[in-house]
Amino acid sequence: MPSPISDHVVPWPETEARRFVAEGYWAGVTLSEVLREAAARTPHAVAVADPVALDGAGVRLTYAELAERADAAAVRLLDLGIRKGDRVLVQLANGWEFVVLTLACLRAGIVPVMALPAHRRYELQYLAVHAEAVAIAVPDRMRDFDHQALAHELADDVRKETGADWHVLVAGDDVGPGSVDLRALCGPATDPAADAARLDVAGPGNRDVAVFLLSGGTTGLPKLIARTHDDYVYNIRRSAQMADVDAASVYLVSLPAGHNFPLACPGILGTLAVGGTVVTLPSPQPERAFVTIAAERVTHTAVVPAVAARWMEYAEEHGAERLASLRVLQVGGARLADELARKVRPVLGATLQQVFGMAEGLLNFTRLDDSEEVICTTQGRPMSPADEVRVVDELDRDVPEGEPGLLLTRGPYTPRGYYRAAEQNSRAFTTDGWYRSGDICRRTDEGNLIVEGRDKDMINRGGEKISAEEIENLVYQLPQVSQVAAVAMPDRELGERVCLYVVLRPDTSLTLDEVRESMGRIGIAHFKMPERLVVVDDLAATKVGKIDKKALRADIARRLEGTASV
Ligand code: OOB
Repeated sequence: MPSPISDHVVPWPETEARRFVAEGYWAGVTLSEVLREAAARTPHAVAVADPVALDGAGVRLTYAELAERADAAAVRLLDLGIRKGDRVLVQLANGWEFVVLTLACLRAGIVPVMALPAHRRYELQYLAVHAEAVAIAVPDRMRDFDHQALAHELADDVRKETGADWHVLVAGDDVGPGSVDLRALCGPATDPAADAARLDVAGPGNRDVAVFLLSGGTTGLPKLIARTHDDYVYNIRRSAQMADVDAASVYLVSLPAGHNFPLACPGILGTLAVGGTVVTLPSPQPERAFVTIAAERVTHTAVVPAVAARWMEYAEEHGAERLASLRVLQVGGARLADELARKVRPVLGATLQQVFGMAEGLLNFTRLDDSEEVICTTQGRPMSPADEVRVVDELDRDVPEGEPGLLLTRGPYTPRGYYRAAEQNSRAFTTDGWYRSGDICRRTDEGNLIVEGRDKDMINRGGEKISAEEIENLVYQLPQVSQVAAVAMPDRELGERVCLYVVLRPDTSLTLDEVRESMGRIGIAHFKMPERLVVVDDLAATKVGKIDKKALRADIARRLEGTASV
């Protein structure tokens, strides 16, 4: 039987929790209550529009329908034997089923673990075990991959290992034997009053964990971040204010919905909390996104810098008339180059909002009425007056104002530790609860942050975070490899890609394809695959005996420049 979540969550100290309540940051309500209040205000407004569902026929749900379906789905989950506090892996494409299932879980106190569509066996297996999940929700197929088959392999393994009942929920036309039909589970309610009555007595509390987000990854395996109802309600409401999302807004979600940014900054949940409309698309590809923005009169959306660049190229070629309704383009997840930032308004006709955030909590936004200079050259400032931010040196001493240093943070929506990760917590958090973001930042006179780099062993590939250690651990399994280092190599399109430096054992050889094949067999997400291999005789070490990654990053940058100029 899965252990209670509360056994492994690091809570805020009670004095802090009381202060957050007293000062109004924690409203004492659950996400589900907030969303149902919105539904009660505007039952007939469109809550979710999924234009590509059902082979392009589309699905549109009003607030009343969404709320009833979420309740009905919550009851159906309970009827499957999934209980309050249980964890469910959610690996769905962006679409109406994602929204209904997530709200159903929030209503019943079942905790969704937000996996990414790109995850494969290696990641899912780990998440299933670490979160002690009892079910997984997947599409039947997506981008030529059979998610249903993988989910059943996973379920067989877990059943064998734990003897537990495991459920595979499948969204799609091809729901095989042994799978639960997720579209039916998320379908219309038959007895809304009975559903509500049953759920009202059984729901989660405002201090309970609402969702598990995945950390950006600096350690061998991803960490889980337990976000509570109180903290996440504040997160979504305050983000909605920052982005000026209200009942008249139409928010397009095209980044993977399980990421904190499109889920809650303000994203899907923030838009639903204020009565706006959420439009879902499975990818941010401009051909489709531009048509959808025009058709649905989208006012807000969130992208990573690589997507912003693609949209601008596309708009320069094909015109931006279809973006006439777009008011705010949020860009975050990786550093947006100043030159690119300056093009957003002239090329796309929308106000840029830079968002420097993290699944661990802290969110910084440029304000919509900031000067063009601040919007284009900074990553904004904390959204909450209660956010504490320090910029420090390696010994945690504050650096002089305006100098670059490591960013530490604490606040009402930044949890005090990862889930079930005591050892990592001792490194990632100070003893007095500050989260070490690993970002190197500088604060301007006006208090805006500029992200200048990072001091964490991670590769940021177009906003997807890849832990160098995770990749290295896998490469060490190859018998040819004596030493390996995964480093970021600069890339025009994605910002960074994974480059491997390896030292081989005597009389062996290794190609990039062999490395990728081996990782494919292990079943890792495709975005983590190394894209270049450099075989060297030895790897230089720093004074403290660690591999000198700074030197390797400089080396690969030099090699790339060399090839570019040939
Ligand atoms: C967002 O969240 P995560 O958890 O995937 O990644 C967090 C890390 C940050 O620590 C920083 O290293 C980097 O991603 N990052 C940025 C950035 N936004 C995130 N680096 C430079 N400039 C930015 N604007 O990526 C995330 C979560 C919520 C909202 C937005 C992004």
